[in-house]
Amino acid sequence: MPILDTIERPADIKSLRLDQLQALAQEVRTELLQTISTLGGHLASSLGAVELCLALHYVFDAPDDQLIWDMGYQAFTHKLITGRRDAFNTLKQFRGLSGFTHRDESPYDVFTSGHGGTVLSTALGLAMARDQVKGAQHVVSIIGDASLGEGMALEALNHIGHVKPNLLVILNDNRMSIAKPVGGLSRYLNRIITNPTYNRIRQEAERIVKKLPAGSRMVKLSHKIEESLKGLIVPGLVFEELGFRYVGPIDGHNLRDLITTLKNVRRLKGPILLHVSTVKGKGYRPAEQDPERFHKTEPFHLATGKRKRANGNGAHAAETFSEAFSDELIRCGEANRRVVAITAAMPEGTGVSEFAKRFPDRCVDVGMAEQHAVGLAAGLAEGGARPIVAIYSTFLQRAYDQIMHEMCLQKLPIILAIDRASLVGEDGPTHHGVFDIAYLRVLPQIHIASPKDPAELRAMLRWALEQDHPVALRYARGGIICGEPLGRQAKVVTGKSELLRQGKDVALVALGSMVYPALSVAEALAGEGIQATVINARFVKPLDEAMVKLAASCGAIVTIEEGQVAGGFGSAVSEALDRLALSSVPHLRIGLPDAFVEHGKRTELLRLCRLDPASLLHRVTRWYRTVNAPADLPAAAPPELRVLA
Ligand SMILES: Cc1ncc(C[n+]2csc(CCOP(=O)(O)OP(=O)(O)O)c2C)c(N)n1
Repeated sequence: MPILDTIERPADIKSLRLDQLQALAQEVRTELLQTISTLGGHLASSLGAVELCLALHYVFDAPDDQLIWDMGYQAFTHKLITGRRDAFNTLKQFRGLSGFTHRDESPYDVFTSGHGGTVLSTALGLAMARDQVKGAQHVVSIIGDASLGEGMALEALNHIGHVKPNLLVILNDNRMSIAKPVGGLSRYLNRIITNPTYNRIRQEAERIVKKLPAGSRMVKLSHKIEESLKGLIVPGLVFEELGFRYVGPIDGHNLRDLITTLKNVRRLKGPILLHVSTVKGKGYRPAEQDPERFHKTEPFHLATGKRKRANGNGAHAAETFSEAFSDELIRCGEANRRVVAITAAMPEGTGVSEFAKRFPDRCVDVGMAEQHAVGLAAGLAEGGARPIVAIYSTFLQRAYDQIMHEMCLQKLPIILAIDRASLVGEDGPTHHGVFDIAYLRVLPQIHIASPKDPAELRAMLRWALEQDHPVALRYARGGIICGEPLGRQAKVVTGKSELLRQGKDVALVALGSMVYPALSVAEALAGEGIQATVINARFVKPLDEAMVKLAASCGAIVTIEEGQVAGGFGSAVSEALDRLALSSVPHLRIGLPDAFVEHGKRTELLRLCRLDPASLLHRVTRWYRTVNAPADLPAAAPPELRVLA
C-alpha cells in the first residue's frame, strides 16, 4: 500500500495529485476487502463511499471542519485516514475499533452513531452553535438515501430550510437501503439521477445570465423562467422548495468532479444539498451484484465472495429465535388471513422476508420509518387486521410514543416482535437491545413476554394472536446460549410462569435468554449443597404473582435478566414483593449495569457484565452466603456490578 502507508492524518492527502488520490482509493478498497473478508462486518456502503470520503477530507479541514456521518459504517475510509489504520484489523472486536463512528475513538468522529437519520438534526445544531459564537468552520453532514426518509431526518430537512444556516448536506445516494429502498422519496431521487436534463439547462442558463448587464430586464426575466422551469423539470425541486440549494447529481466515483464540486459548494452560503450518486459495493463485483448480502457480511473468500463457513463439518446449527419467528409467522399467516407482517427496512434481519414471498399482499416494508410502522399497525388493527410489527429492540426506541399513544392507549391488538432484545455483540452500544423491558413495562394495557428458547417463541406467537390487546414478544439475538433445549414446555397461559426445577433454599427467577444459564447455575449450586428453584418467568407483564409468592417461600430470590437492572424485570418482582408485603425476603437483581456496554462478541460481553454461567454462579453463591451468614458474623460487602468504561 505505497500511498496508504504514508497517510497518518487527513492533511497527508492534501498534497497528493489526482492520479495518486485515485490510486489511494484502490488501496483503501483493497484494505477494506482484506480486513472485512477476514473479520466480517459492514462492507458494501463503505466500498461505495471511498472517493466521497477522500474528496471530503481533501477539500475540508477536519477536525476543525466538522464532518458528521449518519451511521458510521459507511465511513471506514474516514477511519483509515484519520490515524486508525494500525488498529483496523481490530474492527468490531472486543476492545478494538468500533464498527461505527465513535467519539471516544477519535477527535475526527463528532458523534457516536449507529441509528439512521440522525445527522441532519445534529448538524443543524452544530451550525447554529457555530453561528452563535461567530465560528468559521464548515459543517458537513453525510446521509444515505434510505436514511433521508427517516422521520427525524425529514423533520430536520424542514427545519434547516427555515433556519437557513451555512450547512452542507451530502446525500450519498446508492439507490439501496439494506434491501431495495421503498417509497416516493426513493423513486423521486432515482428519477433525478436518471434525468440530468434540467441541470444542463440550468448551467447553460446561468452561463448566459452572467453575460447580461446586472439588473437588466433580461436577467429578471431569466430568473422568472428558471422559477417556472423548476416546476416542470427541476430535479431537487423538493429540496429547493424546502429552502436548500440543490446541486447534482454528480458521480460519486469521479474524484475530479467530486473535488471540483465540493470546492465550489464550500464557497456557497446557506443550506446546500449535494446529491452524490454512488454504487453500493463499488469495486468488488460480488458486492456490486448482491449489495444486500454484502451490506453486512460474514467472513468470506475474497476470490469468490462465498461465505467462509465457521461450521465446516456440515453439522446443523441450532435454530435461532429469528428463524423460529420467521417460520412460525408463515404458519400464523396460513392459519389467519388477517395477519399482516410489518418491517421497517429490515425484512431479512427481522425474519419477515420468507413471509413476504409467501404473502406479498400481507407484508409491508415501510422503509426506515419505525414510528410510522407502529402508527400504521394501529390503523390496520383498528380496521380488523392482525399486524405483527417486527423491529429490533434498539430501533423500536424510535417508536416509543406511537407504542404509548397509537397502540397502548387505544388497546389495539398489535404484536411487537422485538428481535435482538439482548446484548447484540459486535455492533455495540448503539445497537444493544437492553432497554425495552424498562421502557415498555411502564405502559398500561400491554402484555410483555420473553421466551427461553425458539420453540417457546413459536408458542408465544400463537398465544399472542389470540389476545385482544397489545403484546410485546422480546427475544435475544441468536439461539440459546448454554445447554440443550428442554424440548418440552408448559402451555403458554397469560401471566403464568413455568416452574422448571424445585429447591428449598433459593429461587432463581430468570427471563428469556437467562433461563438456560439459570438452570446450569442451579445444577452447580446443588454441587455446593444449595438447592435452587428455577422459574422461567415468561411474562414481565402481567407478572405471575403466584410465582413471586412461591419464590419468596424459598427465603431468597435472585432475578436474572439480559436487560438493564434499572426499571427491568427484577424491579417488577420487587414491586410485587412490596405489594404482597413480602419485601423482607432478600432479593438480588441481576442484569445489566447502569452503563452503555461496549462492543465485542456476545459471549465476551456477557462475561464482561458477569451474566455468563460461571459469573452468575459466583454472584449467586456469594450473595446467598452473605444473606445466610449467622447474625454474629460480619456480612461480606454485597457484590458490586463492575462499572463499564
Ligand atoms: C433508526 C434505524 N433504523 C434501522 C436501521 C438499520 N439499518 C442500518 S443501515 C440501513 C439502511 C441504510 O440505507 P442508506 O441510508 O441508504 O445507507 P447505505 O447503507 O445504503 O449506504 C438500515 C435500515 C438503523 N441503523 N437505524
